[in-house]
Amino acid sequence: FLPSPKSLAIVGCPFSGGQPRPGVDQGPIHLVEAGLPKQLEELGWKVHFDGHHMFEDVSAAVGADEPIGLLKNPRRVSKVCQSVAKVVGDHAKNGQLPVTLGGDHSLAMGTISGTLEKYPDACVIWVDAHADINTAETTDTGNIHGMPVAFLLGLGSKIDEFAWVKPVLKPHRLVYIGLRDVDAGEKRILRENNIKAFSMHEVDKYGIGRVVEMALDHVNPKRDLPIHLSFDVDALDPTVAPSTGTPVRGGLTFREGHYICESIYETGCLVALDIMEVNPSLRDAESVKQTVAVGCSLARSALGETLL
Ligand code: 6HN
Ligand code: MN
Ligand code: MN
Ligand code: MN
Repeated sequence: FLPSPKSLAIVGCPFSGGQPRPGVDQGPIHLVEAGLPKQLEELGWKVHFDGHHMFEDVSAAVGADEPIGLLKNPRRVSKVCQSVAKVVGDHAKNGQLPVTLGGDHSLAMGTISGTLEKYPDACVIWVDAHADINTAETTDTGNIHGMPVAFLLGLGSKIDEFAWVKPVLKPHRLVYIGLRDVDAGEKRILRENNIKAFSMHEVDKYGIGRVVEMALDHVNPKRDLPIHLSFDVDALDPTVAPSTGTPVRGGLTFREGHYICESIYETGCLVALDIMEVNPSLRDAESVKQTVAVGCSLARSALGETLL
C-alpha cells in the first residue's frame, strides 16, 4: 500500500479542545520546527507540508460552545475533526500518506474517518496508555480525547452535533497496545465488544516482539489490509515522553515504542500515521525537547528509518 514514489503529507493540527490543558496545540508546531519534514525527506519521502491547519473559521463559526451533557467543547471538536477527516481523506486519495501531528487525540476521530473513506477495510493499531473509548454515558471527565474510539465504533447515545461521524470502524479491526489506565466503563466496553487489547501486562509477559505479532495476527492476519497507526506519546513511559497531558507510569520503553513503529512499517501496509498528545508546555525545557525529539523519531521509525 505504500505510495510509490514515496509521498506523504504532513497534516499539522494545532488543536487542544478535546482536553483541558493548554499547550498541546503547540505540539505540531514544535515537531515541525524540530525538523520532522526534512528528516522524512532524508528517508526518501516526497514531503508535502503547506503549513498547519489553523481551524480559525471553524472556531469562529461555532461561537460559544456549551457542554452537551458532560462533553466539553463538543461543537468545536466535532467541526475540527470533520475538517481533519476531509484533509486526511483527500491526501490519501491523492496517493499521499497522511501524517497527522496533534494536538489532542480527539483528532483521531477525524484522521481515522478520513482513512476509512479511502480504505474501508483498513485496520487500526492504537498505541496509548488509555483506551479513549468512553461514551457520553461512561465518561467521567467529559474530555473528548478520551472518547474518539467510541464515536468511530458507533457506541453510546447518538449526538446530533457528531452525526457526520459514521460508525466505520469494526471492533475486530481495532487493536490496542500499551494500555494501563483504563476506566471501569471502558473495560466493560472492551469486554462486551470483544476488542483485542495488549496492556503493559502482556508487554511484560510476552515481550514487545510477540505482542506486535499477535496484534497484527488479530487485525491483519494475512498482512494484506491497510493499517492506520494512531500513536499517543503517553503510551511511552513518562521518563521517555514526559511532556504530555495525561502521563501514566509503567509505560513502553523508548525501544518498545520504536519497535512497534518499525514493525508496522515492515508490513508495507501502513497508510496513515498519527503522532498525538505532545504538549510542549507542561515541563522544563529539557523534557520538552526530549518529548518532541521522541515524537519525531517515532514518526521516522514508522516511515522507514532502520537501525542498520
Ligand atoms: N488521551 N480515560 C480518561 C478520560 O478522560 O476519559 C483519560 C483519557 C486520556 C486520553 O490520553 O488521549
Ligand atoms: Mn495540506
Ligand atoms: Mn490517546
Ligand atoms: Mn493517552
